[in-house]
Amino acid sequence: MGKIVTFGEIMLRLEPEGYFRFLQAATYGATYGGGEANVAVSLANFGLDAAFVTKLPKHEIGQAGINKLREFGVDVSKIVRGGNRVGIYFLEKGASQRASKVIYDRAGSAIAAAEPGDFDWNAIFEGTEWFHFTGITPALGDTVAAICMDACKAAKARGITVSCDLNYRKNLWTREKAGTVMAGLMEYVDVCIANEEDAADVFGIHAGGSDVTSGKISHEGYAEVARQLAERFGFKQVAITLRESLSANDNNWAGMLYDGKDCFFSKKYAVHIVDRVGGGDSFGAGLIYGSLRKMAPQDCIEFAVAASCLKHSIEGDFNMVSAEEVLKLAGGDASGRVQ
Ligand code: KDG
Repeated sequence: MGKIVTFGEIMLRLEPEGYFRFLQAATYGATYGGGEANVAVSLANFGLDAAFVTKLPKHEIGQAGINKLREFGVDVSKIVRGGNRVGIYFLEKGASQRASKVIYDRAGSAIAAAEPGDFDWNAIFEGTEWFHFTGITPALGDTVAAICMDACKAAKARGITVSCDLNYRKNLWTREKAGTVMAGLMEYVDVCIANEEDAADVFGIHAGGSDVTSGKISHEGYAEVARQLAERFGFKQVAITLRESLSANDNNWAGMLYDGKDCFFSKKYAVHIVDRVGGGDSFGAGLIYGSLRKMAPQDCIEFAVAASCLKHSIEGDFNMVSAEEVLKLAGGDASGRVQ
């Protein structure tokens, strides 16, 4: 099996201990996170050859991020060194009726200030079977968006499967800008990963078929979102997370995979949320794993959803679970097939 390359920003994640608010905190825990870095760690934990590509400063904080990824088995050999700073995100954890809060301090980070000439995509994609990025990366600036485009074109030219998680971040760009930039990139994407909010925010595609009384989106509503995305951009597959929010700490969690013909819905889990950050990334990683292991669509979506459920039980961005643990939850065995 070939390598998976993900491209984006890894950030220092700083959070007050437990449930302290920013205004109270005396100490902050430091870990690392970032959409595409999270996917790479997840895939490495599943035993796959996953490389993360970014630009990080030559100082020790940049090196510490690289060391962390290496510790979890991610190939860091294609990370470019240079630039001045590592992006930071501050996270205040929510509970009960109080939502979590994120404050970014990432402007001018090494990757946000990177130049197209920093990355030799033909060399990076040597031996690569799958390329993954998210909507967070092109949102970092016009130059990073252009680098993403270079990567997509190089991947396509080499016959590499390209996946993108729409991951709309309202603090980074407007819906209008996201819609324009992402539409250009979607031409190169084979597998689109989204939730219904992303589809609406980025492309104005809304779920019809909602139950007006409960406000819940029906299976048909989700299927419609996937079909519209696939029709508009020619995706081979669309994977959607189906989240039914019960409270800030509890969700019903499921997913759907559309393969251009049929929709496959996973079973639904009641999830008590310890840490929701990276939940979508672990879903994406599960989907990539299932696809590369050539699981049938139903098995693939079951794996992706089970992986994401497990992530919600773990502190930090990274999904520290093995493929065997995911298969056990999904009701399968370690041979790679979910029964
Ligand atoms: O998907 C997880 C990300 O949201 C988190 O790691 C922080 O990268 C991040 C971002 O830009 O929101």
